[in-house]
Amino acid sequence: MTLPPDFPVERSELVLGGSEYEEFSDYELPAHVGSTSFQKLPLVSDEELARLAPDVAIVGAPIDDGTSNRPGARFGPRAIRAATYHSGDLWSIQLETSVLDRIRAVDAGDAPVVPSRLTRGLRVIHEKVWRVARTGAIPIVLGGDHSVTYPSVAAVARARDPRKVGVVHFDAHADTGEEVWGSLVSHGTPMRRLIEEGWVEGRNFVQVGLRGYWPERETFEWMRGQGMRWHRMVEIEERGAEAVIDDAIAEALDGPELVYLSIDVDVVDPGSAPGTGTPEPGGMLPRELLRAVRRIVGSVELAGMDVVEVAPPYDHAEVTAALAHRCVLEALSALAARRAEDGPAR
Ligand SMILES: [Mn+2]
Repeated sequence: MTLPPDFPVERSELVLGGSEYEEFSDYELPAHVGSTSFQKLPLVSDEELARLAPDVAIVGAPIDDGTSNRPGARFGPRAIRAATYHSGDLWSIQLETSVLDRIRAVDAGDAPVVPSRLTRGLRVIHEKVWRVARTGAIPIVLGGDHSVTYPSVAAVARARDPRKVGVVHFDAHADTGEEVWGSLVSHGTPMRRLIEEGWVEGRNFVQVGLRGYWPERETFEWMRGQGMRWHRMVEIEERGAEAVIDDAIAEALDGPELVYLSIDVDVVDPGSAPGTGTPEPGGMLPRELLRAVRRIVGSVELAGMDVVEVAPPYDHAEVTAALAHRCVLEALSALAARRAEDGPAR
């Protein structure tokens, strides 16, 4: 008579390192344990940044004093950094590439902003992005409301001068207002300031996803006068996102060599991205936006990027923060895939 086999659960743990206590590095520990930097990337000071000269640096811009409707985007960078359950290196199923071992990425921390001082905030965000961009790194800025794009694009354009930068801007709203209740700095005006001050040519400022009821006709007339190009949501409905994105890339690079990518998470339908201050029904699908990020970053020379307007107080089940986080990961993956074509992983 043979006995049944032992139930082997007491042998269910493998100790993977020498001692249990030191079994996992912080980078390998689960996402909810240990460091709170983006993907547990090294959190570096401005001085270390200059020494390391990484390929990419994450920058937080936790400010929302530029919002016109519901505030809360000041909590965006923390929520985006936390919106992961992966640790260690990543394998992109979309692009079939390893990600973090192919590019040198760091988290440069936050710009030192404080509440109630919007113009100071924009100055220190400009300084922070400038400190990143002048090392040659690509800054990826986590907002914050969309006012942060004004100092961020200006810093990138300064750092890359005399090379010219075009902008691809995803948003429900054009953000080209002359003023918002008398204020020239707001999340409704950054694109106007960038064009007026000459940081980006109007004709290379390309907007995707516009819809709803703001801005009004006079502002669109100003935009037309600047030679701006835009693709409304109805155009995506009619032609599909793929064709529109290809046009947007060509228009941004009609002259410039570099592209800055600005993503207002409200470009996505509020059903999939409710955690934002000015939701506008009828937007893009998350999969369309993520595909667009891969397409753009994979086919242009990226100068900088931001993901803004994530307002965690209105989010549900952290879906908006997760989408914003994945926009950044898709960009990192696309950069890694391009690097993979150049040579072996590092
Ligand atoms: Mn916006």
